[in-house]
Amino acid sequence: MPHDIKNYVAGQFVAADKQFDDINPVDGTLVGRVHEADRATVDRAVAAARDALHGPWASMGAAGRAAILNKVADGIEARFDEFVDIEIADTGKPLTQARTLDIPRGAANLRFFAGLVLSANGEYFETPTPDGGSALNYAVQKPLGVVAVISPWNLPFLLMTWKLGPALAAGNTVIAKPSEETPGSAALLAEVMHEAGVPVGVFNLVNGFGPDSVGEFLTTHSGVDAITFTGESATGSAIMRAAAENVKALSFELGGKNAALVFDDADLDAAIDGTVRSVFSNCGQVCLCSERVYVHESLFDTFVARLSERAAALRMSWPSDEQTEIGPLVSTAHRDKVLAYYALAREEGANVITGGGIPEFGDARDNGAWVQPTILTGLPETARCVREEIFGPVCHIAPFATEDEAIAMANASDYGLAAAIWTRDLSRAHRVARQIEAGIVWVNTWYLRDLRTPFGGVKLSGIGREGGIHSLNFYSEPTNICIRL
Ligand code: NAD
Ligand code: 6OD
Repeated sequence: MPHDIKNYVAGQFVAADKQFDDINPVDGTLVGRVHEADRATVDRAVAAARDALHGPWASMGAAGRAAILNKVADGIEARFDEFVDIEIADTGKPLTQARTLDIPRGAANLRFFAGLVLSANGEYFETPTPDGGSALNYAVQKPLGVVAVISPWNLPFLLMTWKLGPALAAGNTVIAKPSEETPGSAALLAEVMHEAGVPVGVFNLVNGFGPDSVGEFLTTHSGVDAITFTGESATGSAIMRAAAENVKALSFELGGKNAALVFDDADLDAAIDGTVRSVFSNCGQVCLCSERVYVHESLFDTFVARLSERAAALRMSWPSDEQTEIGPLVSTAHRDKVLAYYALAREEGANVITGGGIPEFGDARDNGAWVQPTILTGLPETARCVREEIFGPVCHIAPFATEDEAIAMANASDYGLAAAIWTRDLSRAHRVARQIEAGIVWVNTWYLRDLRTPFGGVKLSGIGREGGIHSLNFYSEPTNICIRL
């Protein structure tokens, strides 16, 4: 029985006349029917969120809000299997990943920021006055107001809660807009918020698309004070233009074309294992994935052979199969985009070392959005496949001769989200890491997260940092109070 995925506005689940399909990318089956919010529904959500800014949500203080967020996290854990099931149905990702990363991180995101808001320090300064006296300056943190949380489809629950946690902990009210491809876990979260006693209007959920739909209605709405967005860089630009009218606060986590650098002193086994993870995790649909791999020329042939062997052996199977390592892409539309890049790579003169096409299963998966894990070599650094984000299970591997050349190749990108460096030389690790133009650099590991650390990108990869105190700083605004003593 397909899910009936409604909007959640002012504490009520709201149907819409217009609906669209939510499709399972594993085999093309119907997951649910999604009620698309119209402009009037978005207006009601914004009005409810504005009203809720001044109600019990404000008066209960940080401790009260933290207690409620912890209750929401309890509710996620109580309905853990339902969250896992809907996330898998929407994305096709392996059960093992949803169970160990996506859903636990959802609960952890809320608990972490509930804790952090209680321990955050304020700032104060004693200031001398011209007559020899003094004044006390102290800053009071206030919420930004109504925050629109706009999320993508690759890690739907993880990325939405990553922004909801700090936005709510800081006392804002929110309107969440999940990706049209993956609305399921957000709808379940609305039920959990409702059950946990989140006051009416504090959390609202509206479903729909970007242009001429919910995304545009929210980003142009005069009642929305801030937008926190994760998604493509081009969408970020469109949102920035839309938000300019009301000068909304913006936090953007955007695309990447991340480099991995493998030096001749690297632990080769660790570098291969790590690069398999950094290229193919979540079928390459993680903004932090490495799509450009630069390998010292002395290791190049061995590295290409070994990585390709591992890529070709990745187990592509049903999400419920505990041995599955790689699932489908999120949709057939995205599959067609990735396949177009596979074709373009050939036109641009790439050697396709492994993959480059669609797997054949001989069962219902042939109706899904699968592509083969793919390794390319031989492209010039100017090729579109080396410059543009593909967001699939694919990387291009190129050789380098010197450290300076490796750094220059890594930095020759319009993006600057993340990088991975593989070396046993500690001095080199420090030296190279600080020269990389990216917001996050991992050395001898990849996607190791600590929620206290700054997260974000430079260049086309984003604006601002979230994580730890950086999130609380974005989602609140200080008023400085100066008292003549
Ligand atoms: P997308 O930009 O197409 O969509 C993201 C969200 O924005 C969706 O909810 C969509 O409906 C909405 N949207 C689209 N157009 C809009 C508009 N004009 N106005 C308002 N909202 C609009 O991104 P996607 O395809 O869902 O996600 C993949 C992209 O996200 C990749 O580029 C990836 O690198 C990036 N990403 C970045 C990070 C990060 O932390 N930097 C994390 C995850 C994904
Ligand atoms: O782990 C996180 O907090 C995070 N924001 C991950 C982003 C992944 C991009 O796809």
